[in-house]
Amino acid sequence: MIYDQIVTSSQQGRKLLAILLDPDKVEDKHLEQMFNRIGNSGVDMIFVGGSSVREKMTDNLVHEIRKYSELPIVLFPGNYEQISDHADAILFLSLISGRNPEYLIEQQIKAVPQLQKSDLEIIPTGYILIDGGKETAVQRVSETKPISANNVDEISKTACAGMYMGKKLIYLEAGSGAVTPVLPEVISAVKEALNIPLIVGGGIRSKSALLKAYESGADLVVIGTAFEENIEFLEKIVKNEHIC
Ligand code: 1GP
Repeated sequence: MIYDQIVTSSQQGRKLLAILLDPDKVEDKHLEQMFNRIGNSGVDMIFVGGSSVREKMTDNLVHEIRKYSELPIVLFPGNYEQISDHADAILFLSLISGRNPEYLIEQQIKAVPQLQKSDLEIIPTGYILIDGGKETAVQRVSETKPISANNVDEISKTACAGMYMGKKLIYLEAGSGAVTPVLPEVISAVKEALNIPLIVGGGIRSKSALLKAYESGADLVVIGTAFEENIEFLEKIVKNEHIC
């Protein structure tokens, strides 16, 4: 089970890396080349999702990924239509930093009929949007305000509330393409407050930013844009070459 793998890695201090593929942005014809690059780069899982993905696109992408990779595929859906029974697991997200019932509970209810028919591992996840220095797609689509980047107290309390509500993961999100990733002091304060694994993503474009997130307490880091823009990104990280 993917959640068990995340928990075990977290307990052992083994940091995990996920690559986010957005069905709206990835072209099937580039996948083989992408997965050749991903091959020995230390990627642990593939996240699939996006803010404005249409029905069926997720399913198609999951099918295509299976042709080139045996890595676990975890759905990271922007809405209930982005569910593919052919993935391994789904982050069952609730946008707990926001106050829009649509993304706190409505989308989750709409997802139930398909989830009841699927064998997907469902991982309840508290999703916290933090200001990353520019308006991001999550903010636009969810019509919610991010929490200020340095409001450590509010972010920590939100994460804790999520854990007390039974979320099994907390995801600190600066938003895809964020100018500023989640601050190290925020990651460490949240990690300190939690006894569940912590995911961090948004705006991580360099090896130093990746290492800083890990050192601060992220158990799993998600990278999307940096890989989309330069598929050599991961290899350069592994080889320790300078990027950004
Ligand atoms: C977005 O956290 C992910 O939901 C990844 O962000 O695209 O900025 O890497 P980037």
